[in-house]
Amino acid sequence: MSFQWAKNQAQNGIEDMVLLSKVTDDQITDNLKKRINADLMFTYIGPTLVAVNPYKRLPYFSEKEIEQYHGSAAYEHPPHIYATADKMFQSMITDEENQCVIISGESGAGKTECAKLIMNYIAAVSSKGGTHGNVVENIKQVILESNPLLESFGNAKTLRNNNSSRFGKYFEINFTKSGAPAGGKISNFLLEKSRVVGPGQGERNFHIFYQLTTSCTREEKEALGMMDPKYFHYLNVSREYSADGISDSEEYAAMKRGMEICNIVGNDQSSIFQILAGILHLGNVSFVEEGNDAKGIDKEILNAKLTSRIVTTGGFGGKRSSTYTVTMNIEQATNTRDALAKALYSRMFDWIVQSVNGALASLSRGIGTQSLCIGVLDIFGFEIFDKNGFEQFCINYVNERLQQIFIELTLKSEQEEYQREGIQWTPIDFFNNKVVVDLIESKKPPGVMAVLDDICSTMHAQVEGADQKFVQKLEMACSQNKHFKGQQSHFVISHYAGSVTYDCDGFTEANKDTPFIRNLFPEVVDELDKKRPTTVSHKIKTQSQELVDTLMRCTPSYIRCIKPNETKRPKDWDNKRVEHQVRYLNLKENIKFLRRFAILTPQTWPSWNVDMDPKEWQIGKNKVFIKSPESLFLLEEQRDRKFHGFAKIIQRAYRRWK
Ligand code: AOV
Ligand code: MG
Repeated sequence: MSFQWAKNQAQNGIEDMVLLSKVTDDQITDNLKKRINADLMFTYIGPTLVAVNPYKRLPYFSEKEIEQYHGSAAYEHPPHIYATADKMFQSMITDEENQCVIISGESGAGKTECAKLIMNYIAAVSSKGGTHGNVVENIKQVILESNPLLESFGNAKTLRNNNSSRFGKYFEINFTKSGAPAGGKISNFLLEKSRVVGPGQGERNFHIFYQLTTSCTREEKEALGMMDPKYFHYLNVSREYSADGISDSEEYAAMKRGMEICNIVGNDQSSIFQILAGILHLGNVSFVEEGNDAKGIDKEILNAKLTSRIVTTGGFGGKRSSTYTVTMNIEQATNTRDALAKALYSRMFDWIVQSVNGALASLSRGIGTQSLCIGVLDIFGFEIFDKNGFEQFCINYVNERLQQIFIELTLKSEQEEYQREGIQWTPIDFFNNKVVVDLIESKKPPGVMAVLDDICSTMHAQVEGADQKFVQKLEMACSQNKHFKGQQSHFVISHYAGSVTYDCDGFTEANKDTPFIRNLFPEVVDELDKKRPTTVSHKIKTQSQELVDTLMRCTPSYIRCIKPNETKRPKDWDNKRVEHQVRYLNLKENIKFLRRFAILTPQTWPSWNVDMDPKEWQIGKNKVFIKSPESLFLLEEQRDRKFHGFAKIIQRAYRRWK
């Protein structure tokens, strides 16, 4: 603790909130406010980093800071995301343990920007790879420059965030034992594909469409029949064409560079642009009634695909099945058109992610052994809109799962450990959102997903009234849970971060997600049938579980992002909104927890000759527990003055606080 720090804390707030004089939501909020007012966006809670979105570029992210934080201990410099990143990197190498960083916070809180800062830092400080120097350099390039590529296709302007991630991403970077990047892999999940066919009022479609319509070259424009965004139905429904702080032309250039670096070139690249243009033109296809049936105004095959569907009946118990073609009405034809656009886009997105992975895989073959990894998790944040559909439901569910990890690992398991160790301990109360997770994913008693899957397997999702039936069943199944409320065509879930009213309209169809694929891509039907059940909620649940398992295998670091306002402006502090986040992120409990006991490994203890009141510490069966922050402070001071050589060991102990 430097003198400068003590002098400034009155105005600039406290750097580690474990040392706050009073631990209340109010004090925490006030401390964060003081800090951001002084342009200090980072604050610690012990090993956890709290980051407040500054909504402006701050000056402490240069080469100089990278050097400063590299190899230094957390307490030597002001709180910084580079310190968190450095700690991860050093722990990975010295402890030979895989690391992950879990970045959480609601939509617009700054998760994606934090993820990028971490990637940049790691690329900058990781070793250059000696004889494999060129390959390592290329790997670093793919890691960094694939980002604008993925953001172009997977991010969009929403009411909450001008550059909102509409997909979840877990980026794992592999390293050699000596700490040179040796490869990597992106796992993506749940792209919000409904956006392709029409974003909500005041929102935009995926960035790529505006990049392409406004910034492509003249040749591209001609080849693709590109027009002004206002011309295309999928872009003009929301009447929003620009996003503050985003230059579509600059991003277009960065996106193209990303493509080159990930080896998406030549025909592959032009195919992507053709698909994008195809989607936009498809959106402009409209239908007219002919008799009672809809007719497309495009070429024969597309026409047939879009205006009719093949229905198979019978075929059970040895009976022969019969197949016939049903012509659709205008609404059904429009839905099929949109389904095609969504399917094309999401398949293309998956293909792009695979290309990035392919580029990394082929580079890593040149290096050989890779044994360690750092994973960076950046998902879509919790969100509430006026109208919330199936995709918000899935997004918010994944956020609940992440909150569970935090609770499990930082609050619950530690408290249980104290009990096991026979430490006298008054449990700290916290809201455990497991009840909400159960409400959503439990099989017995059936939760929301189970009910939804049940309806989808017993009713044709396109059958009228399937959504209605879903709500009715939901009412019966979940009304006991006090985090659930059913209302005619809506239901409300009280999430950890707030109550959200979901509009059931379209839930069954969105969950089923296959009828149009059966119609449009018959070759995949077999494959789909083999892998039942194939509902979206089943998939997202499985993916979330895989993600949790992956994260649990690593040593986690946490970054808790806070959104200071709804206006997206710097120096605008909405106290109520922040306090709400402080509360649901359990920051108070997190601090209380660390204040009561700090864990040190026994190996540091015996050689430690500290004059400390016996009430201040307890010896557990395997660990020593220290009670108040003052005692901890004392230890830190002693360490600073006397035990410089010990810093490394203590640092490790500090890491094991979690
Ligand atoms: P998110 O990832 O948490 O939301 P972002 O990281 O996209 O949020 O941040 C939203 C916007 O806030 C950015 O586009 C920047 O304008 C600004 N911002 C965030 N962090 C910083 C920073 N460190 N410095 C300057 N500006 C920043 V979402 O993906 O919507 O859940 O789905
Ligand atoms: Mg994001």
